[in-house]
Amino acid sequence: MLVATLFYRGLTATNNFSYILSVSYNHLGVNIAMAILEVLHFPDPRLRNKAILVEEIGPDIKEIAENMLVTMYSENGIGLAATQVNIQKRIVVIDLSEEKNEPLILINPEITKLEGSESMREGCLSVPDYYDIVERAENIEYCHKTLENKLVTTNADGLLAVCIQHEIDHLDGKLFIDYLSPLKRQRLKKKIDKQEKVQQNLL
Ligand code: K1U
Ligand code: ZN
Repeated sequence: MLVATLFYRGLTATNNFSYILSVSYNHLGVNIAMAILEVLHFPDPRLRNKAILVEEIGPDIKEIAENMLVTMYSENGIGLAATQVNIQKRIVVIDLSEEKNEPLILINPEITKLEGSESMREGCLSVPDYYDIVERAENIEYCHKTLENKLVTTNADGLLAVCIQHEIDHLDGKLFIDYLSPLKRQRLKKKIDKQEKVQQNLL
């Protein structure tokens, strides 16, 4: 496995993967690996990077999106932003379906209208084992490019609207815990510092 990992590291668009899932060949005879990527955890400073617009939707972007989907499913998430896997490109994947077979891939997503407000309990793959209530817009209009380079404008409400706002925040270097009160953030920081100390003692 290590040999395969080192071999494919130079060939894939996403080189920060943890596991190779499958290997195939494209029409040029080049190896393409589907990979589970490493998800960054708070307080990793790379989560504060601001992602940049995707200029051209080529095979590299398709490979990133595919790897992000595989990573999101393997982590039991309903969304994932490229920033969370240390890729500074404006790419988001979401799947709210029960069967995990209705993936949404949003390239350069942007919110164009915000309406109303609702409070919902949120989690984050970058802040494991912590959930809290966040107030966000209830209805949104948003636009994005598809992998086929089509510009789409659409509306969302409920969990989808919350998830899109959460993921676009990631692309701008923002985390849901930034919305919490200073006291709650302080408690969370203490909890994480304690977990880090325990882990360091275990190493
Ligand atoms: O961006 C992420 O970290 C993914 C995050 C998305 C999200 C969840 C809930 C509200 C807003 C955004 C997750 O998927 S965390 C996992 C989780 O909380 C969850 C998983 C399955 C169903 C519902 C929530
Ligand atoms: Zn998150």
